[in-house]
Amino acid sequence: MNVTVKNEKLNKWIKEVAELCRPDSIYICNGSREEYNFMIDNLLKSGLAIPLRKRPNSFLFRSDPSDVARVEDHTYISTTSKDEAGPTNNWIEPGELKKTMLDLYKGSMKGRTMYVIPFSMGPIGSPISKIGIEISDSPYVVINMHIMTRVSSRVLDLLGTNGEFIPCLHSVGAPLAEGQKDTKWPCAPIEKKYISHFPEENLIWSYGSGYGGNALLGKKCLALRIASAMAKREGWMAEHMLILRLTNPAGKQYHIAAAFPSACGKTNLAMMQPSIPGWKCECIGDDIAWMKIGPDGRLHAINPENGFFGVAPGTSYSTNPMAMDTLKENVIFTNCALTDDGDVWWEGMDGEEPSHAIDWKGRDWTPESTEDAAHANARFTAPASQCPVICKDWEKPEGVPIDIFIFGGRRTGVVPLVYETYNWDHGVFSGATAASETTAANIGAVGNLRRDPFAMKPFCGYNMGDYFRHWFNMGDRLGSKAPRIFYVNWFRKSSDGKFLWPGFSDNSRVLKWMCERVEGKVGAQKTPIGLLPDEGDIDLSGLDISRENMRELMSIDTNEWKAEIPDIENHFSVFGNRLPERLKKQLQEFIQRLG
Ligand code: OXD
Ligand code: MN
Repeated sequence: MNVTVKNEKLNKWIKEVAELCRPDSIYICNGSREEYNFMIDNLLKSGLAIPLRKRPNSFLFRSDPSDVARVEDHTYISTTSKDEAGPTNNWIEPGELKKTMLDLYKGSMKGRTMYVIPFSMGPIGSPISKIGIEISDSPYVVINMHIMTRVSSRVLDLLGTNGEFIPCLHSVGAPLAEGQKDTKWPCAPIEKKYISHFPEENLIWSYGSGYGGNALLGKKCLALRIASAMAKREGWMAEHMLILRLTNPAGKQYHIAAAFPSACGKTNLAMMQPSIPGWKCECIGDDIAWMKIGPDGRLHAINPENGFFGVAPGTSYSTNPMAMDTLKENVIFTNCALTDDGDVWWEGMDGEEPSHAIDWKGRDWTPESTEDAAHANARFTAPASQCPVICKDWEKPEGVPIDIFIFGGRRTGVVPLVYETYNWDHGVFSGATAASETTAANIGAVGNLRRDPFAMKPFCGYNMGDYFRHWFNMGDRLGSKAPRIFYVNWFRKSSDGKFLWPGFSDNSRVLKWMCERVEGKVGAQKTPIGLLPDEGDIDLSGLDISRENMRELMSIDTNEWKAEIPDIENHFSVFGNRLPERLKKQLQEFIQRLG
């Protein structure tokens, strides 16, 4: 071993995993630049990494076509009783699941190096941060973890001889026989993929996939699924939320945390540059927020991540210029297309389509090709510190105080551009009933409507009925210092199928209205679904949008909303007696308001 590990529990675990998985060698990562370069050199030599002439220190990877997104159907919350995992999670009894997985792990790292990756979610040493150790046989995972988390030997120092950490075991599930040549993207077939969480013992076991959230275990597995269960036990919150700071022309700061399902524009909103003069937006995080009540009684948020793992297609200078500027160097791209001049390309990027490229499957591509050049869930992995609008306080250990929560999703109809909820309980109801059309971030059909409460359906590490209750409890503790709760829909379309709202930088107009509501500067119309902006209160100066479009964007059709009720009732019914009475009460009040 290259580094001595002093932590007893860690030493024991490394030994156990090595005996089980039988790697050829063990490497303890230190997180240094040299280590990153060394890993990249090896990945270049083996042909897995493709260097990009146009972007310094940036590389393209192509995954196996069967391993391109999170596998929610193969993701498990394994608690002693099924009821603890709840109706929204897949469950297998821990003993049985461990037995199955132990069989799979047996010899699974043969012919490979076993990397031990010490990482911190949140600034190293901060009281809010958590330490994880990922053991993985994928060098691609190591370099991505370097960007997405804080990998460092300082984490091992901090652990000392008996400090606590969250063990995260990962194997791509593709052992190599003596002399066998490796494939470009080793992974196991879908039926052998398991992304398993044991929240009662803060343990993660992942097998068979090398892609994104299935394999970079600090992100969805630790920072959301395991952390949400810890947060519930310990009285804080781990949410699928971006965090941004908005500053008005007078210099007043507002901190906003917003939960939208995967691939619904969190990264775009987090880095948005306001189109309204004098307002400034800075990014703190684009995917995950950990929040605790501070000594001032307010809710303070940190971004536990260190980088962005963003969806590439659709990202451009017109949709997200700050992301484009973040991607100039030191980036890992996965499943994007490769242009003839050595750059990446994806559908929706600025400028002309290339006349020829190599698609994400490694085949020749031209504009005449019938398939997209980049996979719909192609990703970039980029250091957060490279974002030109990263907030100077983004690593403050005490976090930033949240003023506003936003929920939302992708709805072509029914839901207006924005409304404010009447109070915390109504806000929890709006989060609990949030619905969105599905995207390519998960394997499965795209465009189906699903209820995705708080954008946490795939990420809540315990019974979601209890999760709703936890939200009510947090609201009770926060009292008058609780953030105000709004709901947005940037995606409403007209009857001829066109988006009604321009979105992106113009979303600042909607955020401005929220801030003015917080300040009590503007009124609102009471409607059955919530408080809607009075006509003229959303600042549309300089925006070319017709009155008809605005009316349609804000319209509420009571019949359409009434038609949602059976689906909401159905959605709530699965939680049985775990569904908080306060949510039932909210539903009754909603039905009454609809008349
Ligand atoms: C993500 C996701 O990668 O939500 O952030 O799928
Ligand atoms: Mn996400």
